Amino acid sequence: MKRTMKLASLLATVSFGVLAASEALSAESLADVMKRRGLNEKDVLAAAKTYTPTGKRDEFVVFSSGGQSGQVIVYGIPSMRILKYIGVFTPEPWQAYGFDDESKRVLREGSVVDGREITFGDTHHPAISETNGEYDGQFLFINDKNTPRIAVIDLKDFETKQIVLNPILQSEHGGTFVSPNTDYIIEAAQYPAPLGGDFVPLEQFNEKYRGAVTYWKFNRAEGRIEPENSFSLELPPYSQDLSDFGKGPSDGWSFTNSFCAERYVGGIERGRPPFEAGCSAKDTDFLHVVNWKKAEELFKAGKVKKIKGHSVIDIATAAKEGVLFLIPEPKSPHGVDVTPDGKFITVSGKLDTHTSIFSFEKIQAQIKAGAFAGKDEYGIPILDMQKSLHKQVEIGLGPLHTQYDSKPCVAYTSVYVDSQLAKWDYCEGKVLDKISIHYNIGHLMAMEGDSAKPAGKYVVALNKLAIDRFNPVGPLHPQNHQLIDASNDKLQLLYDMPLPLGEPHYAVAISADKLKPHIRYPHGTDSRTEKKHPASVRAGQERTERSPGKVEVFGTVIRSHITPEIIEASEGDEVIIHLTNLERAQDETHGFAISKHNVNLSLEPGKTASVTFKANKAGTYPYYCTEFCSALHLEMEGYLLVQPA
Ligand code: CUK
Ligand code: CUA
Repeated sequence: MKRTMKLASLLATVSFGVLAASEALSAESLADVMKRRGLNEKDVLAAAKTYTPTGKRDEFVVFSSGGQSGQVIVYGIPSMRILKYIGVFTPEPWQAYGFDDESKRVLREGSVVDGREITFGDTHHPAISETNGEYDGQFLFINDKNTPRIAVIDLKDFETKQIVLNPILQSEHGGTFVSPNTDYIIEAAQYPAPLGGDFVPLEQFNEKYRGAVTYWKFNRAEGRIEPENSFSLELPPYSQDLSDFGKGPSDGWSFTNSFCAERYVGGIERGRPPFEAGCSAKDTDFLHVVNWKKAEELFKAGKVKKIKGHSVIDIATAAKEGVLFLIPEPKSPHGVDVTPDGKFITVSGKLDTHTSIFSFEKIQAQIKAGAFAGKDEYGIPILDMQKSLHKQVEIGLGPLHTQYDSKPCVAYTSVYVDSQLAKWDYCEGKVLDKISIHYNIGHLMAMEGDSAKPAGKYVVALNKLAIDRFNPVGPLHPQNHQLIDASNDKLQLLYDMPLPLGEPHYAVAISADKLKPHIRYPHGTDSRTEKKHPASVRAGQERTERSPGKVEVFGTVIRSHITPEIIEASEGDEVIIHLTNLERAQDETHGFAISKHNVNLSLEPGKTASVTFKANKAGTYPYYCTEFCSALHLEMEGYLLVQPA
């Protein structure tokens, strides 16, 4: 206590001399505050590094997976202030995502499976679009592990524009990661299943169950994935996991690891000879090395089979054409992360204490010479692990994921079991520093840390457990994103941020100045198609059209009126309401909600949105604006009058 006070008075008089003037005005000095709140010098330094005064903005913007929420969370660094949730695979009422007709179309497009409407998603890996391997801030992609889907979010308005369902996978994990110019988005399977998902008895696991990696073609001009120009590569049933694209010298190649080369399933090892310890019996699994540029040529040449209408290159073709290779990798690996220069691939085995750095050059030398250590049971050439390795570095217990710094050769790896984050040098192969985190780190995120040009400065530990870090809120705890200052030799822990939405597996951070979102839409925009909404109207053009069994409203909202203020229908009518927000002023969003009808619209300036529902019960139903938009906000209201039939 005495020491704290001494430091505090020192800070107040020396380091924070600039505060002297304001100190005279305020009742409390910095030393007083430090004493009252029990803060030491390190705490105050951390606060100064994260505190973002009112009106100031963050240097980086983070897009974090929202895990079981099926959403994306957006926050700033270094303030760690949450900026937005983006509805992706799950309805999100604030944005009226999944409530207005336009977003329902997007959500349903990839979410109706065998007649079931899926409203749950398990998001894992967001990816920002890249140009020449560098983040360009145009698009965000994210995967759903549970129902294999990829979503496209346009960063012009942070809205989900497209969801595509993978027609051949039953679960996935190794997506989304983008090729250096975002011409492809990768999505790799997780748990093996017959491609296309038909029933096949487990006895035929080795013969019929498969993994795959899908290369989704992205049309940047349209901002949409083109399923018809996308293809997959069939893989053995080794339980594929994460993936990454090569860049620079390794551009044209992709890497996907696997954690169960034992083919253990349902209490039985399907591999031969039988193993005894499930998915961790063997010391190595397989890293899949794919020449995707060559695979693309095979696809274009028609050397594919069709499964559920989707083009698949089978294992035999891939092996014969020199598209697919395997390298043993230690042991039950998780992350696979290509270095910024594209020369190395870092793999971490959860049950190995090392990170393994594979050399792309050494891999290529073996492939070019046709010098293989053997073939697997499916005829895929296996490269020699030792001959492919650049180095292995003793990192700690349970290394998972790796990201890179702006300083050459500097990498960060999450160490799950030890609850540490390691900073290390992948060129020399030595550990530089370690910092304890709280607790059990999964992914980690460096600024633009998986791109060809990382930005350095900060690292965030995405921790699986928070335990005692926050005020208790019941048995279900938030997760803990810990901000770490990485600008100096020694890592410094700065801030704990609770993430209360779901398990944020992975996140990506981009320099804020690369994002240039709209502040309003052109008048009458359907934000999901980004085109003029056919039902948009200007002031004075509002009208209601009636036909038997149907009422269609073409209305507007602007401070402080909803036009029309009365909507009349008869019981049983189909009611369609289109509303255009006529505002041009920044942040003048109006909402629209009708009593007891589950009707909810969010109308940002310029937007037109629609809702269709059945007026199935006669009654008197007020409607109103849900955003406190002006002093006359409560006056933005009207009535839906449904007459008995
Ligand atoms: S995963 Cu969860 S910590 Cu889905 Cu990338 Cu590694
Ligand atoms: Cu518009 Cu409140």
